[in-house]
Amino acid sequence: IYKWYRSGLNRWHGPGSTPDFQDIIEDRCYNYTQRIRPDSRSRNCQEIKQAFMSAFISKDPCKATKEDYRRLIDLADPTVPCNKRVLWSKTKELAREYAKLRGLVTLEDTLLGFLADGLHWCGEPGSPDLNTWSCPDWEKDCRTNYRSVFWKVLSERFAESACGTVQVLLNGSLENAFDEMSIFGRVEAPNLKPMVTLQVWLVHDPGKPPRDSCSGSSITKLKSILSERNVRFICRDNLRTRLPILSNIRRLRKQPCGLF
Ligand code: AVW
Repeated sequence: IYKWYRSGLNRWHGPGSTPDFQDIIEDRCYNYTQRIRPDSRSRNCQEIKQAFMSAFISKDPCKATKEDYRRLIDLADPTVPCNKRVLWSKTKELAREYAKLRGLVTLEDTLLGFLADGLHWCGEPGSPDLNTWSCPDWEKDCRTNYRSVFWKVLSERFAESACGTVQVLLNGSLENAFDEMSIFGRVEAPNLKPMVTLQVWLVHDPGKPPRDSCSGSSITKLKSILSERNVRFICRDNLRTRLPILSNIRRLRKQPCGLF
């Protein structure tokens, strides 16, 4: 029976739920609402945790819908400014550092983005527990898994409610810095409001030669998606625009009480 049980839970190709998922969500929620963003002190972390769990517990891990997360999103709607948003694709850590330095925000600075950052979660029909053995992988199992749908819903809301200048850090060390299949490509870029300005920063891994540029075909494709939507577009890819960011980060890291 144990073998059968285990093979059932082990059938997906993605990592299993993060151990202590519930406790992590609860700890992060108190940390965010009490310390990081005290203006969100009135949020009810117990209720938020319950809403998160009941979105996916006991459900088929491949049948996630937007609706499943509605209650959670209603309880924890983001309050970050609409004109200070930074998006990213394959540049998460750098984008977070860049945003922090400039007083801007990424999705992980919103309550729900902060709660789920880097975690995995899925349930199992008929079981009150999380599956810690395996969870569905976007490519190998199903796209409508609970983690992917969560980031999709959050990203869509984050992009469609953005205003003014939105920045995005794309990875110019890849062949296609703009990936149409990424969340930025599928969900965020096509949901920016008309009259928003998208400022693209093409960043390169130190030591690796740049492979894509503002005039390359992937960025040209992005430009055409945006112009159809009346979104203004600026792209910077020369190294001089990037180096000050990285050297600032290095400098600040060396300070004992620096920003990091
Ligand atoms: P990617 P995307 N923690 O690097 O353009 C863990 O190709 O697809 O970038 N996993 C996450 C997180 C997170 N904080 N955020 C997204 N994911 C998942 C949200 C998600 O399934 C931000 F606003 C995503 O496809 C960025 O502008 C994959 O990990 C944009 O979406 C990262 O793939 C980055 O998504």
